[in-house]
Amino acid sequence: MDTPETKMVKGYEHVNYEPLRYEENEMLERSRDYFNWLNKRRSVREFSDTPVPKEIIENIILSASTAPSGAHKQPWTFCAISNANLKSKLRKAAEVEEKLGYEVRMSDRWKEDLAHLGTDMHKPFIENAPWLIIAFKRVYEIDDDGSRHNNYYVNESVGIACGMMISAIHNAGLVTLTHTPSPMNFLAKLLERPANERAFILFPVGYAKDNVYVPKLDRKSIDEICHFYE
Ligand code: IYR
Repeated sequence: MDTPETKMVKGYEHVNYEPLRYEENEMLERSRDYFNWLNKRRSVREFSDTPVPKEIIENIILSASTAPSGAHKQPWTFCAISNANLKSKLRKAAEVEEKLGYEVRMSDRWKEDLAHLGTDMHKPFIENAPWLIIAFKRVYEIDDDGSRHNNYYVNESVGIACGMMISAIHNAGLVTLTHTPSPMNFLAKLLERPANERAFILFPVGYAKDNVYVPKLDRKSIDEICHFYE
């Protein structure tokens, strides 16, 4: 029997979906290869100033926007910045917050926990990376009649989109890191974002600098992160 392209479900049109299917041995190989490939991703803090074509950035953002979201509200906006003057302003503003962070706001324990990563209040990557992608969460939407309605599971939705974006950046052969200056309000201000948008994560995106070094880290084993209930 022919499978119809669409059918009505509770009054709404649904389209036929054909999931990708693989043989079990192929699934095993694909899942292992995917892990090995993803496990090569590292947060990189030193960038080359080599330009990255805008279309690659667009594809990365489109990939992020395939994320599932509460009621499919897609409660995100991405600002992609290559303008040098704006990047300088953003770096200066971020470093004001970071200086306060490292000198006043962060506990000693927090700074001890960070010591092995080698971070400090200086954020040259905000200027050096060819692109900054700043993910904003859209806390609410403004309807045509001016009334507001809240979005759902905004942190979860935008968090998932950001994770998928990190994977897309890795897939393109580029690097990033998750920069979360706190508080982040200066980002919405400098980028003149509307009142319903709040900065979520800043991602510098570009090529890693030549001969770059990253902290020596281990990832937790399957037994440390997973309990099976079989
Ligand atoms: N936001 C600061 C501090 C920082 C905090 C965590 I948790 C990190 O994993 C890394 C840095 C900064 O960007 O330096």
